[in-house]
Amino acid sequence: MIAVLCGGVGAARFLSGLSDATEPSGVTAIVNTGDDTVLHGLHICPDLDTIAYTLGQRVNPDTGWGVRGDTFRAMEALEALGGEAWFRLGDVDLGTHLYRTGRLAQGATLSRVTAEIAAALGVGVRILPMSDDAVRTNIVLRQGVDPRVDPSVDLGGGRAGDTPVAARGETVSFQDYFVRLHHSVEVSAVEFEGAAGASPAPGVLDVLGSVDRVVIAPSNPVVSIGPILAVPGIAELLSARRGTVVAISPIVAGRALKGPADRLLAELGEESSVVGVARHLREVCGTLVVDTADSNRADEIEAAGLRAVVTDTVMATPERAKALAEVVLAC
Ligand code: FO1
Repeated sequence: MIAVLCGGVGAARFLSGLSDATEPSGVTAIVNTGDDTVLHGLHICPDLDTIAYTLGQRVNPDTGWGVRGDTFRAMEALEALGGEAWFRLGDVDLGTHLYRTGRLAQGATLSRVTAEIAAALGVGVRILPMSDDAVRTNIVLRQGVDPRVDPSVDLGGGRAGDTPVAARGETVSFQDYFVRLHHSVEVSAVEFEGAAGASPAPGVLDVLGSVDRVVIAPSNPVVSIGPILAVPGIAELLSARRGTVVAISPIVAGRALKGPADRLLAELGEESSVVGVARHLREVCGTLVVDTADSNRADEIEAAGLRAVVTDTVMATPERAKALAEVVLAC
């Protein structure tokens, strides 16, 4: 039995490989919900959906998120009315958000609704949100975003093209940072609102305490794994068994394969490298799997207190993802 702490696209690819390498029913994915947002009154869980769509063979292969072949007619209609359409929700994807929002309004928990969606998509891996409570990742910007410089940016405090609306050091939601601002702004801090008062979702601590091994997927250690570790009880449990926790570095040769992990690490004072990842995760994991491009950093990883395992970590094909999973299973 194996548990995997997960963010979005990289984790989904790894879980696909793991499902090919081992029996999916023995795998539990514990998924970040800090990216969740409410837009148009709909409860959207990007990482849970990315994982469910990927394992259900429905994901859009070009983006790694959303549904393959989806259309955007609802977004086009919204845009024509002058509505907010910067976060692109496909027509089929909207069905998932409508279902989740309706079930939550009826009183179902997020973990219950997640299980229902996964079952409907034929997913064999057990998918658990990290918590049923709302935890929101907020990003503190180092300086303001001036909509006169980028007129597409309106953080809600004024008209685009008007005076700057994001004062120096303003805090924005994760999706504002990631999608609306294209994560091309400097960050001074990351906060997990609600985490201190949140409880792990039912089953999370039982699974993490009983599985043979825990894997930290190749996800952004700050904004994808960070929120999971911020839920009380999870980091403590992993620290107590860190010798059986294996992380896969999402940084290869100093660069994130996708997203802003490299810049975020540097902006928050860590080295943007496998050594920075090792230092960031050393309290909760005992082994770090790194790419062959980083084999020259193995000694420094060991000096940080982790065992280094070197292999090909770039999951360019399903076969490479399976091979990576096999290495992790053998760790
Ligand atoms: N990412 C984008 O870059 N642009 C989008 O418009 C966008 C829409 C979207 C809709 C549903 C969904 O589940 C994910 C979506 N994502 C989009 C991806 C998402 O912002 C990120 O992948 C994660 O939050 C980071 O893991």
